[in-house]
Amino acid sequence: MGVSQLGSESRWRTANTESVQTVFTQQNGYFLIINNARQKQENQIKAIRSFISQRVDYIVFAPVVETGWDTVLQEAKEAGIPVILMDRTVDVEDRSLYMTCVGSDFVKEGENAGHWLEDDLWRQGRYDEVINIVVLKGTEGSSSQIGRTRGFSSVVAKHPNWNILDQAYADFTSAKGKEVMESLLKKYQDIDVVVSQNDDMTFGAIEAIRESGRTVGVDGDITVISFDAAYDALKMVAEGTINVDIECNPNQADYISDVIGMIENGQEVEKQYYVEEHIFTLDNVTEAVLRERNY
Ligand code: GYE
Repeated sequence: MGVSQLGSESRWRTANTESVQTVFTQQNGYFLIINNARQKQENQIKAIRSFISQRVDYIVFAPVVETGWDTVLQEAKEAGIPVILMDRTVDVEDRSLYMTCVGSDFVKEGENAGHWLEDDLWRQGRYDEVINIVVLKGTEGSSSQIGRTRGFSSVVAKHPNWNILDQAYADFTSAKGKEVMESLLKKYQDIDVVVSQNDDMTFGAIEAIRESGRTVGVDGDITVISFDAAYDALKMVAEGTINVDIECNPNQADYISDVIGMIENGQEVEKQYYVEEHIFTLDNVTEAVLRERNY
């Protein structure tokens, strides 16, 4: 089994890689070859080509961006190697170039963020106020960035009083999240809400906000909406520092192993499987939730 992981940019990614390493073991009947592409598409293409020349039985890969895969996936198809997409998806003309995709419904995650904001503004009696929003976006062209943006924007479109001041890419990393947030804080005096498309960017953004003398969270100046629901972030939800965290489940290898079982048994598989996910606020981050969090 050849696995092309896109990088190690976040806590989520580390957990996703761990999930692969725990499930695809020799004990479970796998021989795993895993490659880390360090966020570069060309490295992923190289890794996939090397899996093809090693004649692996399956290729699993988490595509860093959606486009640009047609040629290499065609090569895998011609070699007769089934490709399973993990986490993110690809945008190819011929959908037979991959067998199935196991990941998250990113559009729904983005919509959930928007719906939570609707409810929160309602609770605060600010439903009709002008609300100034900035969005920290993940890696440009990645499914998680595209989907979360699309989902959230569809809710924004229903509220003429929601004002998107800016949307900026911060690559899903804390360092970039901080840097981009610093420049947004300089540019805009009045920010009501930060939507940060993963927890790592959120940590950087919160640092920048605090250093600028403003406060965050449930009783703070700026409402913080985050994605992933990693342990460190859920702790901050429990403290009221992050207002809401839209969970993204990185434990995907079990699902993939089930799908492989189906393929091996000659069963039909669907084109897309979504993993289960929840929404976390101050009300439901319990001790039990924190105890079980493995990322
Ligand atoms: O949210 C982020 C990671 O594609 C779901 O990528 C994944 C995203 C995740 O870097 O933390």
